[in-house]
Amino acid sequence: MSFSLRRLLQRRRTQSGLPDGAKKPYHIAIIMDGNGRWARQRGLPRTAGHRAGMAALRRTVRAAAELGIGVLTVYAFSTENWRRPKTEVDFLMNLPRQFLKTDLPELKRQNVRIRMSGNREGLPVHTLQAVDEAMVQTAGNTGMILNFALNYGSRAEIIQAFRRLAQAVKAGTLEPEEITEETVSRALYTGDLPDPDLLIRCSGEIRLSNFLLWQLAYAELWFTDVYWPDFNRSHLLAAITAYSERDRRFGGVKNREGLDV
Ligand code: V07
Repeated sequence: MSFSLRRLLQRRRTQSGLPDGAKKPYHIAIIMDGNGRWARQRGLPRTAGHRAGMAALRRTVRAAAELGIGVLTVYAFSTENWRRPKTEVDFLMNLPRQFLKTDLPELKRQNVRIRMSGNREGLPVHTLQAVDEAMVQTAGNTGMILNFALNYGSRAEIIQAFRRLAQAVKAGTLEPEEITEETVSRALYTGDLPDPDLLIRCSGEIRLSNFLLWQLAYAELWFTDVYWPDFNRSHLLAAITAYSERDRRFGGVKNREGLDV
């Protein structure tokens, strides 16, 4: 095969829009920021921004499932978000039910499995009912996991894990030496999910905002100025392409699997 033809084939983009053989992140986490600013720019109420944000989430889930992403974790509501006006909090707490009413049939067709990471305490019963119902109805699905970080805060999560592990030590079912990366990971809200490989944050803020502090230890971070309601497939592809072009060395010259990179 001629050199230029080989190069052409190597550069060929598949139908997905990703290069053939590109290293894909298995787990992508997203901070869906900028809904309020998107609305203000248009002279709309913040709730209109959240509604547009839900449409962006719908598109992103579709694209990620099509691309064969294993886990998509989205920051839907943080422990800090309770400080917002009550009317806005009430609106947000209705979104899980609304989203699932319109989208659960499609999610089921896409073989998506729904999970939640966060503190169940403090969430309204109707919100939990909607999420629980979706988790039950998709429990047998084997495709992408759509993990909602809901009433989530990383420090609260870590405190909860410390307490759980300390209780187990006190009860005599866990030796202090058995507290390892593995047991700590499992005690977090994210449980048995693998750590995210890629974090996407929208809206120009360059910080983690108490999101997945333990889990993001080795993740690639990708930031964009785009407001979340404007986020689309092309931005997702740009983030994944940037990820596939970066070397992940986990602090050494080899990656975590011990292979040369
Ligand atoms: C919320 C829409 C997306 C942009 C970010 C903020 C607003 C979907 C859900 C959801 C949560 C759990 C679930 C099913 C759907 C959601 C909140 C806010 C609180 F099982 N979007 N979305 N939850 N927004």
